[in-house]
Amino acid sequence: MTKNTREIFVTGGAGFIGSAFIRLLLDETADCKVTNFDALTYAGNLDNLEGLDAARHRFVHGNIADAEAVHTALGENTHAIVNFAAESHVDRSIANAAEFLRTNITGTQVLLDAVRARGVKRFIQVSTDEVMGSLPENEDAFFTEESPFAPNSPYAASKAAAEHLVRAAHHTFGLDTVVTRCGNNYGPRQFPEKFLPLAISNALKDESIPVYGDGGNVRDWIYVDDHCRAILLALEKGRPGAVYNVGARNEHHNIDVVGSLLNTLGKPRSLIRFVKDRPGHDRRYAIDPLLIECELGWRPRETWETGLQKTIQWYQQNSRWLERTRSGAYKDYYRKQYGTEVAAT
Ligand code: NAD
Ligand code: TDX
Repeated sequence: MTKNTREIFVTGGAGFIGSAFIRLLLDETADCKVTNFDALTYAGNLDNLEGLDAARHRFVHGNIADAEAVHTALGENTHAIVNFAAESHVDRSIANAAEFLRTNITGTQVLLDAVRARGVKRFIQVSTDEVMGSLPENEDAFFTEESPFAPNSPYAASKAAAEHLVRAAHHTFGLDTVVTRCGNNYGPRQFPEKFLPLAISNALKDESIPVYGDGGNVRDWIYVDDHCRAILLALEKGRPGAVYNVGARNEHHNIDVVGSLLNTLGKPRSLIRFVKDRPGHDRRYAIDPLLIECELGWRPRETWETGLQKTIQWYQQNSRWLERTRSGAYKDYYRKQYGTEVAAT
C-alpha cells in the first residue's frame, strides 16, 4: 500500500451484498483498502468475510446511527463511503418498523454528516427500486430515474427517506453523492429470510416453500456480483448527484422462480405451499437500466440460468453456513412469520 491508497469505508459489509462488494472491490482494484463497519445484526455474518486479505480489509463493529462510533472508525483520509448498512427485509418492517427508521434514516444522516465534517470525497447510497412503489401488471411500464417516489412498505419508505436526505446533502452542501437503485438480488450468502434462499434451503430439506398470495407477483432479478459491478462503476465514474437504476431485464413471476428452482433440483411441485399474502404486497417491479448502460457502460454478465445455477450450487456446497444462519433467532422468526417450524438441520 502506498500513500496513494484509497480508503473505502463500507457500511454493512458483513451482509449479503456488502460482503460481495468488498470481494469485488479488492479483486478489481489495486489501490483500495476497506474499513468494513457493521453492527452485526441478525443479518450480519463474519463467516461472509472468510478469505478476505487482512492487509486490505479491516472490520470494525459499530452502528451507523452512532455518530461517535462512525467518527472513531473513519480514517483520516477516507476517499469514499459506500452505504449498504440497512434493515433490509420487508416482512420484518411490517412487523416492526422502529429499527428501520433508526438504521436506514438516522444512520444515513449520521454518515452524511460525517462526510461533510471529515471531507470524505464521495458518498454512495445503495438504494432500492422499492422506493418507486409497484408497477401495473401486463403493461409496458418500467421504473426510470424519473419515476415518482411511491414507497408502499415501511422498509421502502425508510429507504425513500434516506434517498431524500442524500439528495438534500448534495443540493444544500454540495456533497458528491451517487445513488444506485437496484431490484431483487440473488446469489451466495443471502440471508434465508429472503425468498430465493428460503426456497432453496427449504427445497434442499424437502420442506414446503411458502408462496405469498397467488404467486403472480413479479420481481426483476439480478445476480449480486452484477449489482456490485454497477456500484463499483458508480463509485469510480458516477456523475455527482446522479441516481442510477440497476437491473438485468430479468422479470419473473414468483411462482415461476420456484418452478425453475424445483426443476433444477429435481424436486416435486407439491413442495409449493400457497400462504396468506404479505400486507400491501407490491405486484410488479421492473427496471429500465438504460441510463447506467449508456452513461457508465454497465452490462450484467450473468444470465438467469447461469446465475441461478451458481446460486443453487453455492447453497448445496455450504450447508454449514446455512445451518448456522437457520439456527437460533431464525427459528423464532420463521415460526412467527410462517406458523410452522424450520426443518431440523
Ligand atoms: P443484509 O440484510 O443482508 O445486510 C445488511 C447488513 O447491514 C448486515 O451485515 C447488518 O449487520 C448491517 N447493519 C444493519 N444495521 C446496521 C447498523 N445500524 N449499522 C451498521 N451495520 C448495520 O442486506 P443486503 O441484502 O445485503 O442489502 C444491502 C443494501 O442493499 C441495503 O441497503 C438494501 O436496502 C439494499 N438493497 C438490497 C437489495 C436486495 O435484493 N437484497 C436490493 C436493492 C437494494
Ligand atoms: O416466504 C416468502 N414468500 C413469498 O412469496 C417470501 C419471503 C417472499 N415471497 C415473495 C414476496 C416478493 O414478491 O417473493 C418476492 C420476493 O420477496 P423478498 O425476497 O422478501 O424480496 P422483496 O420484498 O421483493 O424485496 C427485495 O428486493 C428489494 C429485498 O428484500 C429488498 O431488500 C430490496 O430492496
